[in-house]
This record gives sequence, structure tokens and C-alpha cells, in this order.
Amino acid sequence: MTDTLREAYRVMRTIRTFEERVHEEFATGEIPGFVPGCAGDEASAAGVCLHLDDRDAVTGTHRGYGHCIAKGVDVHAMMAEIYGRTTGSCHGKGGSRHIADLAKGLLGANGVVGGGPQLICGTALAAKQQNTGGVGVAFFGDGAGNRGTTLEALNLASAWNLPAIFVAEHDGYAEATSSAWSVASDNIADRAAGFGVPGVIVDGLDFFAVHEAAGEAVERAREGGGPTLIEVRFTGPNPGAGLDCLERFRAAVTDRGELGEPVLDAIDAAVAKLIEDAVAAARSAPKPTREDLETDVYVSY
Ligand SMILES: Cc1ncc(C[n+]2csc(CCOP(=O)(O)OP(=O)(O)O)c2C)c(N)n1
Repeated sequence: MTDTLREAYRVMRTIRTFEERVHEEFATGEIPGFVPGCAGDEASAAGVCLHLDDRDAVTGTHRGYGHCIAKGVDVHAMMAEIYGRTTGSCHGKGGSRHIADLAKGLLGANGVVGGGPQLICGTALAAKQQNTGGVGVAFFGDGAGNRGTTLEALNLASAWNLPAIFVAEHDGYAEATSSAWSVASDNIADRAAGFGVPGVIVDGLDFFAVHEAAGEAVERAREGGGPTLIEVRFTGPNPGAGLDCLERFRAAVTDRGELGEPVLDAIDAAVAKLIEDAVAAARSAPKPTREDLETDVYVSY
């Protein structure tokens, strides 16, 4: 249990520090493109992905750092990717919104809103046919939850009883569009009933709530019980106590005597060094050349 808690904190702290540093670096003008963030959402990625291993596939969103880090993608390769360098996870051709690492089962952060859920039906079907025990997890936002692709994927996952988990990260807005008037139901989880799928709502600032709900969903999926929709709320009628998820986690584990402040501080320091090193390595890594334009166009399977 202590190892899981330490790992949970390490993952959440890595996501936060990575993102804060990316924004600092972006301000220098050295990073091409755009860097949408996921600060505050760490408990979602960590709470779900801590139940996963290399059999399992994940699709992220345009706010994808957390999903990538929690699924075990190398932080150096991620930073280099954001810098557009050849040492990046996609050789510098994907950038922030398209970090992918198939070896880790991270099919990709995705610039296409609602682009992930249907891919997960494919990986979940493959896992089912090959009997690997693997599951597919699609993270998506409340805006993406309104897209037909997401609802079609839910339908297919249920009709084929796939080991798929749909995680709606409900932050109350699709860019600047409030979900209060764009989502035609009180919540996203209730929509699951229309597809014969269990739907649950959890407090997105509470790692333990997310972790517990995801654990049940993953277990059910691995045992052939089919898909689940988990709505991870960062807003609305079921918000957290107003505390940041990392602060809340620290308070919980220290109050209960499960982890001490020195252990948590040591994780902070190790993560800070990792990110520092990743930035230095990315900055000094080579940029793609003109010849690189013609590689990675087609994938050999
Ligand atoms: C298919 C598609 N339509 C529109 C966009 C433009 N777009 C980028 S982010 C965004 C909002 C997405 O809302 P949500 O899924 O709630 O994610 P959030 O950014 O709010 O976390 C939109 C519409 C896009 N990237 N892809």
C-alpha cells in the first residue's frame, strides 16, 4: 500500500512539475506550437492509470501530459517531443498534442477532440479476441462527450461487451463553452444507462475516489464484465473541498500516518531534478533535418 501511495504521489507531482516547467519554457518562445495544460487534473490520470500495465492501452486528450506520464511514457522523450527534437517520443514530429508511445500502450494525446474513444474500442476488441486480459481506457473532456464518436464508441463497447473504460474529465467547460448549457443532461455519467453501461461520478480532486472507482471498472473489464463510464468531476455539484489534489493527497496520507513529509519532499526533489534534466537534454538535442521529413510517414506493423 505504501508503495502505491508513493507511486501515486510521484506520478501526480511529475505531471504538475512537468506542466509548470513546460509553460515556463513556452514563454521563452523556444517551444513550437501550443501547450494545453492539465494542471489540477492529476488525480484523474494517476488514479486510473495506476491500475494499468503494458497490456493496457490509453488514449489521451489535447491536455495529454498527465495521461502520458501516468501510463509510463518517458519524461525525457516527452519533453524532447514538445521541443520538436529528434529524441522525442515521435521524433519531434508530433509535439505537445500528439505525444505517443505504443510500447507503453499510450496511443496518443490527441488534438482531435473526441478522437480517442473509438480507438479504444479497437484495442479492447483486440485484447478480448487475444485473451490478453488487457483493457482500453479513453480519457475525454465534457466537450468531447458531446461528440458522436464518443457515443458511438460507448454503444459499440457495450454491444460487443468490450473491456473498455471511458473516463469523462468534466471540468465544466469545452474551451470557453460552459457545460451547463452545452451538455444536455445533469451529468455525463447518466448517459451510460442509455447504452446499458454502469456510470459513476467521482470527485476529480480526490485521488482515492478516482482510484477506487477505476479499480472496480478495470477489474470488471478484465473479468469480462464489459465497459464502464467514469465521470471525473472537477466542477459542478460534486466538487472537491476546494483543495488542490496534490495538497489534498499530502494532507490525507500524512494525517493518516501513511507517508511522512520527508518522503513526500524527497519525491518533490527527485521530480524537480528529473524535469530539470529533461529540459536540458531536450534543449541540446538535435532538431529534425530536411531528410527526416520523409521518415515516419507510413508505419510498418
Ligand atoms: C474535432 C475537433 N473539433 C474542434 C476542435 C477545437 N477544440 C479544441 S479544444 C476544444 C474544446 C474541447 O472541450 P473538452 O472536450 O471539454 O476539453 P477541455 O479543453 O475543455 O478540457 C475544441 C472544441 C478540435 N480540436 N477537434
